[in-house]
Amino acid sequence: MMKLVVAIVQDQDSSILSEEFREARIPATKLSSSGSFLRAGNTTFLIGIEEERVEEVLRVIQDNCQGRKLMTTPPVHLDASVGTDISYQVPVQVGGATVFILPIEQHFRF
Ligand code: 2BA
Repeated sequence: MMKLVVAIVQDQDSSILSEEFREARIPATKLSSSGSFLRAGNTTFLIGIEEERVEEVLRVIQDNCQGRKLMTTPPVHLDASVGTDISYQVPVQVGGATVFILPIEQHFRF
């Protein structure tokens, strides 16, 4: 039974993760994506893999993606900032990876 692992990771971790997938012979497709909250780029990996190897894939992701605290400007400005040039920033803790595992009904390679 095949599964589709969808992993959203931070751009900073995407090169090393690609490399580790390659070395472990884990097939992966890398997509440029962006988060709706931070409105910043991130990277989404699609990995079609046999069910028995899902644990291995998760381990590689966990070992190579780290959570970080990023600063962002909130989308809605408070009254306090109106009329000033000072834009304030707030810290956001971004996870190492957001992962979804889906069943694959059919898989074709033409
Ligand atoms: P973003 O949407 O840019 O979110 C970045 C981080 O901002 C999130 O980290 C979370 O810590 C925080 N955040 C998100 N929405 C928030 C809110 N309404 N209020 C306060 N803080 C909020 P992560 O949870 O590690 O997510 C990282 C990225 O993974 C997200 O980037 C998004 O692209 C994706 N993601 C997370 N959960 C998802 C889901 N349920 N479905 C689809 N994509 C998801």
